[in-house]
Amino acid sequence: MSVREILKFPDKRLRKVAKPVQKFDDYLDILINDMFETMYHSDGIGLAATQIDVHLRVIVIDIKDVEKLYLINPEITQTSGTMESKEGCLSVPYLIDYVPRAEKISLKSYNRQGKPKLIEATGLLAVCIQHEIDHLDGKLFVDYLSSLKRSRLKKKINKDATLAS
Ligand code: K2U
Ligand code: ZN
Repeated sequence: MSVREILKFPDKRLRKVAKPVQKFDDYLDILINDMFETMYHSDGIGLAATQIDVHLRVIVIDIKDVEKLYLINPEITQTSGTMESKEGCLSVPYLIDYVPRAEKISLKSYNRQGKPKLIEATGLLAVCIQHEIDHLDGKLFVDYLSSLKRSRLKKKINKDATLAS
């Protein structure tokens, strides 16, 4: 297993739309294992393949009280309720903000053998799944924020890059 580099905003590769997994093979197994290792290394509770520059529809999640979860070709089939969720992102350091999310979701996904699985999620698990599926669609939580907040973030990143060079 290996720790892979996590892409950082505003890297344009974070905007690519991931393609569905078609081969349930050893490559996919290694990818999922590396994603867990990369997520743990960065103290995350979720990670999308997009974030390590692999544009396949795969997500890993590990939240207290929920088993180590991986989702292949996840599709939200139903949502109910709305809430404001406080979010951060391993690809957008320095920023925590509130994002509108569905309170409860129903989801179809597949396991490593390509067998379909249905999941219902609420609370932090529902938030994390929505956050990660956004990544697979090239969307970041900063996209829900005001343009003023986004421009302030870009200015801070540019300033830090200048100081670091
Ligand atoms: O996609 C990512 O960058 C992983 C996120 C997942 C996440 C975002 C928002 C809310 C819950 C999960 C990282 O785990 S960000 C770090 C983090 C850790 C605990 C709680 C919130 C955010
Ligand atoms: Zn994220």
